[in-house]
Amino acid sequence: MGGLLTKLRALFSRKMELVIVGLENAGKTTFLNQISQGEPGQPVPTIGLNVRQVQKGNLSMKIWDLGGQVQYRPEWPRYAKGTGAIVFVVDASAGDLLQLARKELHLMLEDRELTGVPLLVLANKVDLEPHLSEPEIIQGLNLDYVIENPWVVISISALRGTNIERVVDWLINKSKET
Ligand code: G3D
Repeated sequence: MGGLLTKLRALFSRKMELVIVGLENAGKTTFLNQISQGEPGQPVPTIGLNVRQVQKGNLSMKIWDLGGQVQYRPEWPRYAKGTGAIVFVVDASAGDLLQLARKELHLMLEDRELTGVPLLVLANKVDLEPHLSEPEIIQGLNLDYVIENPWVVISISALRGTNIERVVDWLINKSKET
C-alpha cells in the first residue's frame, strides 16, 4: 500500500488530462474514487451534462457516461480535447453488455481528436464470478481492429483495489513530467 500511495503522489504531480468513459454502472466513479482518494465512496462533482470532473494536483480526470445519450455526443470533442489517455471501463462480469460497450467504444474512437491517444481498457469487477478474461474482452470489444490508438487491457476490481497499482504505473508512464 505504501508503494501505491507513493506512486499516486507521483501521478498527481504529472500534468495530464484523463478521460474515464464507459457504460453506466461499469464502475467509473468507483475507479476514480479509488485512485483519487485511495478508497471508494466519495461523491464526484458534476461539471455539466453527464460529465464529471476531479482535479488532483496536476492531474485532471473527467468522467463520461457512454450509451443512451446520443443528444450529448456533440459535446464530446470539447471534453476529449487535449486528453492524454482514455480509460475505458467495462463491467467484465456483465458479458451481455459487452456488445453495447463495443459499439460505443468504436463510435467514440471515430472522433479525430482521439487519434493516437493511448487507450487503457479496464476489465472491472473481476472480484465477481463469473467474469470475462482479458482475451475475451479483447475479442468482445474487437480491439484487434483498433489500430489508431495503442491499447492495453488490465483486469481490475475498482471496489477492492485489485491491480490498481498496475493501472497507476501505466498512467505514470503515459503522463508527462511537469
Ligand atoms: P459508473 O460510475 O460507471 O456509473 P459506479 O459506476 O462506479 O457508480 O459503480 C456502479 C456499481 O458497481 C456500484 O454498485 C459499485 O459499487 C459497483 N462496482 C464498481 N466497481 C466494482 C467492482 O470492482 N466490483 C464489484 N463487485 N462492484 C463494483 P451500487 O450497488 O452502489 O450501485
